[in-house]
Amino acid sequence: MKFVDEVRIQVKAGDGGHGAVSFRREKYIDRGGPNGGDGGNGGSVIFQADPQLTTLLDYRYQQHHRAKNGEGGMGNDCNGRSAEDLLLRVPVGTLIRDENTGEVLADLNDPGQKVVVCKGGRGGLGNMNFATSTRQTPRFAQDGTPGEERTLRLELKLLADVGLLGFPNAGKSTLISIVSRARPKIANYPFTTLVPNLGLVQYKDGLSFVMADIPGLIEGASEGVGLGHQFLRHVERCKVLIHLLDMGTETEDRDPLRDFDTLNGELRKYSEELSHKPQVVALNKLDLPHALERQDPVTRELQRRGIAVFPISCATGLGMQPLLDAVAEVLFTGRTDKLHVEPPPAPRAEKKAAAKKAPVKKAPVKKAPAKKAPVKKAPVKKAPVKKVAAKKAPAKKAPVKKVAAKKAPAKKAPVKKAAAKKAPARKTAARSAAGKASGAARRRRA
Ligand SMILES: Nc1nc2c(ncn2[C@@H]2O[C@H](COP(=O)(O)OP(=O)(O)OP(=O)(O)O)[C@@H](O)[C@H]2O)c(=O)[nH]1
Ligand SMILES: [Mg+2]
Repeated sequence: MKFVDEVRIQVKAGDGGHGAVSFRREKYIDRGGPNGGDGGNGGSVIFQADPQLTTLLDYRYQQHHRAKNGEGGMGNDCNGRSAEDLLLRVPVGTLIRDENTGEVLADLNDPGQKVVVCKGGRGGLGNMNFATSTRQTPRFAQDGTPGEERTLRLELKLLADVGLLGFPNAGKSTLISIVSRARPKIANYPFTTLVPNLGLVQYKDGLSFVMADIPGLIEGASEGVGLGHQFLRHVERCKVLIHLLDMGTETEDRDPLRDFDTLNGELRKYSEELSHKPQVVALNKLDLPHALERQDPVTRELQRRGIAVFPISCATGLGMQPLLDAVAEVLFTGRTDKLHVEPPPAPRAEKKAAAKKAPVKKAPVKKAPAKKAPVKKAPVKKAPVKKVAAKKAPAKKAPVKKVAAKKAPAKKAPVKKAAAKKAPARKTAARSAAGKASGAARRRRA
């Protein structure tokens, strides 16, 4: 079956039926009154995740989906029938977006999950609802409301736990065919895989996980080179990625380390979040002699960056168990210890040792004159000491003297001044007393 993972469709919910305007007309019943019924509700458009489906192919062929309108109200107090909802089944993992606004309306991740995307219109009220004591013949009814209409973009993002990444021909399809029952096409030419494949890997102790094999990526995939990078959407939900490096490639323009950096660059261009997902780096095709020759330098370089590598061969089954163990550990425990290694200390230690040794050798040569220098400096140092002492001595004396000199008169002065001030005060008193006495004597004389 053709794999379709993106479609654009138009959906419209049913309109509500109009309310009816009707009056009871019966023999011998005069002025029977209004009896127009309500309109029925329009059907809504509902999406449901169906685990039986794997592709959006059906929606490629039929792009317009309309739910039925509600039935109009009728006379004789009859309400119209509400329309049934339109149920659209999509594969689990379908993302429903509004094409015009880009808003994500729903992400159907769970089997059976349902979501109403367009609500049906409400039926209008018939004229019997509008009869009152003062308005006994309402000749109007309410119209039904129109159902919602939308243009949607459906995107299928496969629900895999582990995603396989690698250049074309790296052996991704071979790996998934070994560890699961998936049987994708495998051939010795690039872009054998054109659509993603899923495989269920039965791990130990009844644990299992889903692995997704996607078409190979090449440099410039973000600009549409090769099959582009739209298939990366299918590994967006993966919890861990296996990055397969083709160690057996014999073309000159390809190099495992350069491939590794290129692919990570493309990942970053697609989504920063995806590029930060844990990666299990596996060196594939290590059954080939020229691949073995490359193993050491590639391993060393990646370990220098702190990345653990898993040597494997999909042809012989070498290294499959450690690879699956590492994947399962990240998946089931969330620990990524196995994916990182301590960068080998040897080259750094050597560099540091070399860096340390160099100045050690030079040091004694420089120290010789350095020793003389302090000898010369000694008198220089003494001089300021003396100066300081010399300066300090008078400095200490000076303020003491000054303070004493200043304080002595300062203390005396106010005393003297006070006495001086007080003295005249006493004199004036004496004078005034004398004045008074002489005045009294003069008066007595007179
Ligand atoms: N010698 C050897 N050949 C391998 C190994 N793994 C894969 N191959 C071969 O490599 C070729 C490509 O393998 P595929 O599994 O189709 O590679 P792919 O990564 O799925 O390639 P695309 O689908 O084009 O992206 C096939 O001829 C495989 O037989 C391996 O471990 N050793
Ligand atoms: Mg393939």
